[in-house]
Amino acid sequence: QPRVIGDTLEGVTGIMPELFGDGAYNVFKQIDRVLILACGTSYYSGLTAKYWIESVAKIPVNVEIASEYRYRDSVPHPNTLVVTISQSGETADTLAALKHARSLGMEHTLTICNVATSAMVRECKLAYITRAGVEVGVASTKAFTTQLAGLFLLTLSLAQVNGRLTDAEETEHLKAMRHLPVAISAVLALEPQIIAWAEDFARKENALFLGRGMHYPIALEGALKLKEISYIHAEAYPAGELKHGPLALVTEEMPVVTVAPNDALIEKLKSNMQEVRARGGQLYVFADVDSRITSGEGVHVIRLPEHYGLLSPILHVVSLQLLAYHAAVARGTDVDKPRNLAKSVTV
Ligand code: F1P
Repeated sequence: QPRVIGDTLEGVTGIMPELFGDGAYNVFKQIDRVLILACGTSYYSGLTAKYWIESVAKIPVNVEIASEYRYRDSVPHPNTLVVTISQSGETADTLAALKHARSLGMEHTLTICNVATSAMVRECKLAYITRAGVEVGVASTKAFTTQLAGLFLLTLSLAQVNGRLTDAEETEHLKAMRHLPVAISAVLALEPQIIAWAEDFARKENALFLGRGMHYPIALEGALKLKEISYIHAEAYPAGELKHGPLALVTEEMPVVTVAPNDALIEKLKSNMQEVRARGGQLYVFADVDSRITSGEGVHVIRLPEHYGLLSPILHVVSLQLLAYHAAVARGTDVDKPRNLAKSVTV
């Protein structure tokens, strides 16, 4: 992951719409909303991008599960940038959703995709090819983080065209992106601690994942990874939703993974963590180095080496991928070829 994220920035000397293809400037200038269509892991990268694009570029974003989109009477908006996200570029549901959007008159299309020769790239006017290369396993890992890196570049490009990115901000964001490989390597170095947790998880049949704000999609992705490769039933919720239902599931047997970066939502998250502890739930908290969260009875804490601001989801998801991976290894499942799943779902 450090290498492919490093490759993402290779040759990128500044933010420019042309990173997304010829003619991108004219398209970005015309659009006033974004519609993201994707499935599975790619859908969660789209959900993360919604937080970035709305907060940095101030453009409203709708993220739709591609396998559902065409079965709804949605109201089209002509000045929409339709963004499909796909590791393979061949996912039938995402291609069908794209065609549906076009049939509704939305002609500005862009794909974020791993494979330059894929159907998705051929079907879209603009394209950003991630630097993930080939994923060995069926479950997306580096595809996800490189999609996020591409989506962050898209956020900055949209902001720039909208006059919402100063030169100083551009320099600052690019500097943070360039430092990501080092920051990810530091997360990978947490592996021994994560293995110890994974051995506990391997003995469980259920897990809850909690996150808030832009880390809610990361909690969703952490739960999906655990389901896909270890077959442990896992669900993710925005932490504030706990009291609206899932709290009923929390017992001493329930591990609750909490994505807890040291951001503006941390105090709210801490009160959600207390709700879990009051019911005996076991908290497994991925905090940042400077978070004031301490381990104790029923509260296990691993600290990520640095708080990474807007790009924090890219770091936090790597720790969740490692947790899922090691839980699967401890259970003896085939992490590269999970049962019932295909690399690309073309039917
Ligand atoms: C979407 C997806 C993947 C998942 C698995 C099945 O594929 O749901 O996220 O890991 O491979 O397909 P894609 O459109 O991103 O290729």
